[in-house]
Amino acid sequence: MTRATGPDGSGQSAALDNLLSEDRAFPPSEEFAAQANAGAALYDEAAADREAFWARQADRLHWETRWSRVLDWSDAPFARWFAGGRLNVAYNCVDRHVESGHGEQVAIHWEGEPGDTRTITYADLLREVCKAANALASLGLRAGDRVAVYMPMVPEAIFTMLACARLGVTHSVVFGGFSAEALRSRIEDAEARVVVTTDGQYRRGKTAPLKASVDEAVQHTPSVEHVLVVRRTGEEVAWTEGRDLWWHELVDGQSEEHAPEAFDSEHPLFILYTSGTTGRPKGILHTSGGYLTQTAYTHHAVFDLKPDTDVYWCTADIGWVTGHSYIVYGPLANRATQVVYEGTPNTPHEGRHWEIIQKYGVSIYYTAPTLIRTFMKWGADIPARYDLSSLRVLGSVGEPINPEAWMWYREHVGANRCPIVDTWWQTETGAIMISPLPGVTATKPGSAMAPLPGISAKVVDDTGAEVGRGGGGYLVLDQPWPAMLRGIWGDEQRYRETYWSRFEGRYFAGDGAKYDADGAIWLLGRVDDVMNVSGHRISTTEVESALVSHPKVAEAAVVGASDPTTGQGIVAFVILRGGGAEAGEDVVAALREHVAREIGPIAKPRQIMVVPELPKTRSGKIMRRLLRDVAENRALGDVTTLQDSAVMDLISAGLRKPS
Ligand code: 6R9
Repeated sequence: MTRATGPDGSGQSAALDNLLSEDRAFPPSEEFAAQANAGAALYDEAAADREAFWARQADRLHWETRWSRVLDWSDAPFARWFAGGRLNVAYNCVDRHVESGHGEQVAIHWEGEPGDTRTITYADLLREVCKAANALASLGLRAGDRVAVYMPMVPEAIFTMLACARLGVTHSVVFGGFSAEALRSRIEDAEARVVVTTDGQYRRGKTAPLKASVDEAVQHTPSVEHVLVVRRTGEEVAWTEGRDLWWHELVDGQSEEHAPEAFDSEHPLFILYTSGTTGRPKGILHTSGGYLTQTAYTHHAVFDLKPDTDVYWCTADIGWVTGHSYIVYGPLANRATQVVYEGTPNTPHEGRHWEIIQKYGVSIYYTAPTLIRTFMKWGADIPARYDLSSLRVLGSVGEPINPEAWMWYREHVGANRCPIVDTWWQTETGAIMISPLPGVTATKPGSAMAPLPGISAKVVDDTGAEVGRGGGGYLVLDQPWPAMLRGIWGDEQRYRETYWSRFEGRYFAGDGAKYDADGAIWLLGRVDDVMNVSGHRISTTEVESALVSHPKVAEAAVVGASDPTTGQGIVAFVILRGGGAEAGEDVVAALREHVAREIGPIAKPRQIMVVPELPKTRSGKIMRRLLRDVAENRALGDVTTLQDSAVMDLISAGLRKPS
């Protein structure tokens, strides 16, 4: 495959020049700094003795058996953190808060899309998780088994994840927006025994079926013994006797008590599938002790959480890693009170988020640049109608945040008062790696600034040598970290090759990055064939394979073109079978639908261009760089390596023809 963008590749140099001329910096106020959880000394403490630092962070948790070794890296790149330690993740997120007298504290203010609400205290959460754990155990699930979770943002999704953690069962959450086919391949790869789902889900004020996709998926997955269904929308569902079970029938009658068992620190906690550079998604494996340590520590230090007074809201979906680490595990380990919202930001109106912030007095708000840019489009007058004075920390994650969006967020949401933490991390890293500390760092709009205390990250050139200030290259992580992935499910070789072979002994993140003149880190987007659409990782190959699986398509090439709202938009170039170059609108519409069915609506190309040829190098590699030039309406870059230089003329001529 061709490399889609290099750190100095096409399309990035203009953005880069802008970034490097950024000289605004916003230090925290004295009041904020004075009360912050994390002070500047944390960097020195971590630098003095990294392992001792992480051992202190692990002490945030309750360990049934203390570890004998902080880090065992003897089998690199497979790490063992807190080796010999034993703990129960769910006990740490729920029971111990009830035992310490906080049972009546609200854990979750749940807000349904249609406006229904639920208030769940830590005592309620404990009862629900115990019942769910007893129910899953009654289905014969034991530690080490896998359960697939395919649900919208309902409380039962969180109960299920914690019930799995309590039993040592490994969960695999599959985003509810994914297709039956995407669900099937994930169930099959993990050999899940049970799927937990809902009858349907609310989306923009309407209901859409969800269990129907499970029915379709499990026709081809013999590992699945039961489908457990939460009633949410009340719509009709097909029912397979013996296999399908209603949540309210199986779970509600269970005992509210369940004794948690301690598991090894390295016991698998979850698998989460993410796009790689080849079509097949990778099952990223996370384990228990190190993962919970780093999610709890980062949530405490980066968001400055004060469990007695803050109301925290992360707007992610639990189908993504952000939902795992910063809705479920980090916040609950820290005894947060949080808002969980089921629906879309413009249902029933474009002020819904601000209304929720006002209603619950949200003080920490964590969202994605794509949403901030959408809010910008809707207009600053909308947040201005609400009382947002409860806010004190704002977070961003998922893609580079452009300085304009950062400034808008600061001014129109944060009243020029709230520190913004731009947090860089990945499904693979499990927890935040590069971010400002809100009480310490003078932030620059658009920069994630510096590795957190305890984390080491470098920008290196092609040869692996660290670049100097002002230099650009690839982001690597040169020290193991507690929440790091422990591999790709069932594929050790792919783990070594994807992450550890590009630069010997160092983790290759797949992101381009730069140091500015002060040494701050600027993330520049992916350097591989992974697109980032609204913060969702989608590989070009995945979309290409979906397109060529359609009988009308002979060949397809997909690129991510920059998009003012979604960061990148998917643009596809297809050659039709029999060379039919007339881009009938119905063909294009059918192909877009086909991709939505194969992968999910988020992977629907923004634009499909029917072309007679694709630009290829002499060795037959598609030159995506040139296609990106076309997609972004730019003059073509260097075409000298093209096998046939007339191809681009053909494509451009074809595109000028009205379709
Ligand atoms: C947490 C998450 C990971 C990829 C990552 C990078 C991009 C995430 C970012 C960011 C710049 C940030 N990314 N946060 N780029 N600044 N603050 O998003 O995980 O879905 O695995 O995506 O997202 O390209 O490599 P995941």
